[in-house]
Amino acid sequence: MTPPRHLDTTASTPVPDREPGWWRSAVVYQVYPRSFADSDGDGMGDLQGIIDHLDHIAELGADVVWLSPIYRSPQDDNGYDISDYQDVDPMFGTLEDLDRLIAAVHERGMKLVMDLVVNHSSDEHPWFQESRSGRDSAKRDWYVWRPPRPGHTGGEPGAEPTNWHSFFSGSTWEWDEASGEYYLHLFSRKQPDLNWENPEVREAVHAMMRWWLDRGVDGFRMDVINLISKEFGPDGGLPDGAAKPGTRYGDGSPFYMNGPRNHEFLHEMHREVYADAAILTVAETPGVTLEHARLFTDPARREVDMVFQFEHVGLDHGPGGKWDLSPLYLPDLKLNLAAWQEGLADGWNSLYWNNHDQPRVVSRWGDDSPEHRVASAKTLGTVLHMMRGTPYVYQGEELGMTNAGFTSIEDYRDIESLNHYREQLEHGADPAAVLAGIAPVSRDNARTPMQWDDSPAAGFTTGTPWIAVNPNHTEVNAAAARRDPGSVFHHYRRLHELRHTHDVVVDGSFRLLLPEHEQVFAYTRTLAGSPTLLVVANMSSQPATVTLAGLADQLAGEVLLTTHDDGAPAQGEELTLAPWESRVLLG
Ligand code: ISL
Repeated sequence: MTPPRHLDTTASTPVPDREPGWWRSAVVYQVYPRSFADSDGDGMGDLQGIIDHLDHIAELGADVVWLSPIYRSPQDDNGYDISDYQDVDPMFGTLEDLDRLIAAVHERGMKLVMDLVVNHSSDEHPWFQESRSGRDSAKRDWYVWRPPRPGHTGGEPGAEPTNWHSFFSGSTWEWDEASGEYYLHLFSRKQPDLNWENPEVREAVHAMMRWWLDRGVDGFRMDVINLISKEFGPDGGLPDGAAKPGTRYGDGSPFYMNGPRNHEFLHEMHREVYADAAILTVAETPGVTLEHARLFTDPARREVDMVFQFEHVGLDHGPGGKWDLSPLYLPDLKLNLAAWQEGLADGWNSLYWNNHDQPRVVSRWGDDSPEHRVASAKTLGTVLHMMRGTPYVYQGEELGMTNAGFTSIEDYRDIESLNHYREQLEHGADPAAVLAGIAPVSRDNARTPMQWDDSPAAGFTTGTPWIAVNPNHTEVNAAAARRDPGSVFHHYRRLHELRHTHDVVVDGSFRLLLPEHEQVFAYTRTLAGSPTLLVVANMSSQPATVTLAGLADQLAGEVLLTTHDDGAPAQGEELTLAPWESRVLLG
């Protein structure tokens, strides 16, 4: 049996011991500070607001709080554009508030993980300001500066050094008239990419990370850390990418994703910063392959503990990419997750449906109608949390929060959505069609304020929230969920308890059942010395009947958790499930 997760809070030191590998049985709760809780009425979440609501997270049974960025930032990308890595943005509070938050997290037996955003800084960071001051600046080489394409005049369309398309629309290159060169920005023009080839950059990042560890943080979530190594040619040049249909841009990702020195840079960071610290390190790695994920997380290679991979959240992207969502075909999801369960059996994976970049899963792959919202949210939680890996719960997921339902471009705040809208309209697209593409997938779906209660601004703020509150907060809110033993909140709490009390949930090997079934997601987890864990979940809004050959004992076993207390008993190997009914069985 794994030891209890929550340490004795009466112990004299509030800093938790960190046993090597402690995160293997942990659950992480992600807080997106600007949308979590506002303590001072300015409409923007802040650190004191988080402190005020820590008991909600502790009651849920989370072990770790991951904070999205609270550093000083012009907020072009909601804090993922950092102008001072060692200070708190005044809109969130002060460093002293952060120290109090760290202490308050530790007092509750939890740990705190910071976001680490070092593929790029803000263009307002003093490093970049110095770098752009001239071609002979001592920090010129801290960023990626390149002359215009030969035969072109800087600043003219087509003069960019490569044809790469930015994650946030437009070119990845910004012309700097004063110094006569372009700088690279894979994200917005206010997020210039740091040049990791330069050892001074790496040393500065390491020093900053050590400073945070000394301040008491317990780990890092490393933003797009598999984009830091670009594939520069011998002369420092970067190649064009394959043309992206319908745009004047190309796909540069083969030249910056999982690049040639990526593993070396992470190994070096491990050695220089956290070799002996037993922290949690999670690499956010869009476009990572299973092969690279194995390398990133192989303990012997000493890089990071786990990755966030993106394959499963790309399965419903249509031919037009993320703005062209199509319905999910359940067997695709099952096979994909199973491949990662099996393929990373010697490494470690993160388990997630949601974060601040993804639409709400209950709207995306569940059924957010009043009839099925609660059961589908619970069942989605069940199939995810009973797998092997570290589960991440994104604020509001434990309430079954839904997509925003925005209908006007005025409602949106996210740079990615707004830039996409503008770019499409410039190309003559129909505004209504573009809006329809944005609505189900915009990152703002995840960013509406946390719904604490049924009061006008959902208990998030006494002022005007920076982004609209979802009108369904009158029904869907934490106060109501905490009172209701049948709520999504209490279901998630029990899922976390199961991970903390059953070794088979942490370590059992995974086997997918009924891979082709279009409604039911079923799998077993097995571990020597433990009964078999069986998960059977109806992932549809219609009833489903399955036959699970050889699993009659498990079907008749101990029910560890169910969505429907009145579920029909199995008949031998046959089981009929109500819409969105799921069971976790041990036998
Ligand atoms: O949401 C996405 C665009 O469709 C993703 O590609 C996202 O940009 C990618 O996952 C990287 O995300 C991280 O880095 C970004 C930041 O905007 C995201 O919020 C962050 O999670 C740049 O720092």
